[in-house]
Amino acid sequence: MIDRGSLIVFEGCDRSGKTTQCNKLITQLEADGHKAKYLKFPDRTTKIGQLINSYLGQSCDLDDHAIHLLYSANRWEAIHTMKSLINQGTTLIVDRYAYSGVAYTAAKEGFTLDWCKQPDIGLPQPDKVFYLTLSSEALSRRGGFGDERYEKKDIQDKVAQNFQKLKDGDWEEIDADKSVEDLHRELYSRVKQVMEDSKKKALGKLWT
Ligand code: NYM
Ligand code: MG
Repeated sequence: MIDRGSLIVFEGCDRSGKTTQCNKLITQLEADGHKAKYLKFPDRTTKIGQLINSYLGQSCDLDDHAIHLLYSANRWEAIHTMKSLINQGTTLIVDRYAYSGVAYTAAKEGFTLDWCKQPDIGLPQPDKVFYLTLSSEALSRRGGFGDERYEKKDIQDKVAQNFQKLKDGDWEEIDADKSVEDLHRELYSRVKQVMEDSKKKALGKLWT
């Protein structure tokens, strides 16, 4: 039997450097002969993802519950691909996952963390969540947010508080306020360790 790949998730507020780091990890893993694939949620390429994209770009409005469920559906529609890649030995480096789903919706008025978690219960459980953090000062040094929905300081502060509430034993908080290269080196060695530790373990189910 071949060793399975790992499911490694990156979480953090907008502009924390997740996408840059995920892509650098993929390049390095492949260069070192590992099978690795980058996935990102929301996956804006599917039909559901296109709807999410219009919502984020403010070209359509949706009820807050409805958009929450669409984000979740956008993950469920990927799980067959995800599981089969992992079982064939490919490590998935995932840019946002269900934790973003919960943290962003629960930042809105009238939503509990518990309600927000329900639709994602049972998704594949990450072997590790790297949570990239930046102080508000470090964030503002990175320049302004774009004009997508949620890219405002008060929302990002609430999202960061929610991430703290979602942290469990599989999370590692990483201070992202360092150079791209230094952060990459740190993450690469952590990722290699996770791959080593998880290859003989069964993949779990999220929040069960
Ligand atoms: N987002 C992302 C959610 O609100 N719920 C989710 O389930 C996910 C995966 O989408 N501001 C939000 C967080 C981001 C926005 O993501 C787009 P990105 O990584 O900026 O493309
Ligand atoms: Mg963004």
